Amino acid sequence: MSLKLLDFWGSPFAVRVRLALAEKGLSYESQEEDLFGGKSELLLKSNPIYEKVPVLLHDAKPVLESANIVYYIDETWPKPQLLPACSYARSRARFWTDFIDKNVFDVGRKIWMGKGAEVEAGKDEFMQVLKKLEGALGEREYYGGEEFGFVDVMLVSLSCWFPTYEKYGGFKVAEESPKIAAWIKKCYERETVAKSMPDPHRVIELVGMLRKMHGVD
Ligand code: GS8
Repeated sequence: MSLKLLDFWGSPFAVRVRLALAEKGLSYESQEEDLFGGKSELLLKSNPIYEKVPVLLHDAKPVLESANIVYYIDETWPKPQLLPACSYARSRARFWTDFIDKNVFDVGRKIWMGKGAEVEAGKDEFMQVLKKLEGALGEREYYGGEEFGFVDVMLVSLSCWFPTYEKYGGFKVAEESPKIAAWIKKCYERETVAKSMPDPHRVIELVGMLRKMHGVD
């Protein structure tokens, strides 16, 4: 059996896959993609629709889109299970995954890529998203309840870009949403999380470069 990940160190979506593979104790080959210089032929051939990472090649068959890849990993290697066993709880996990996919990264982008009023609007929107995510967590330790689970993987991976949002938005997640900040901290205590995440300072540098590339700075 072979597993190859078309990867990019700073991609929060690739983090999802690295983290899920780590949770399952699966070893794989990571192929780092040069997203700005030139993508590999393998990436273009494997994901011709979006030409994006992550792509997981399982015995050379491409599995696409980070959430879909994590569902696939969880179905193919069920232990330890990331999705809950009960179908209602699974439907909630899918709901929140969809919410996260529609709201977190793209709203964050308005903060780090926007100008003036757009940044302020993005920041307000992000605060509302955080409040909703805080409500979903409730008093539980993890989104999965007592165990770290699927929604935790989906969201904590994206949190590696939060320091960038804080820098350009001029706010602190810990002040706006202490519960989310505490949950992130707790997740980072897991070895699987810590080793799958990029260095947030490098992400800030990357975003600085993207802003120059797009003429924001
Ligand atoms: C998003 C992947 C993505 O944005 C998923 O897998 O969940 N919905 C997808 N990948 C980016 C890097 S992270 O921002 C990417 O590959 N960009 C390259 C490009 O747009 O050319």
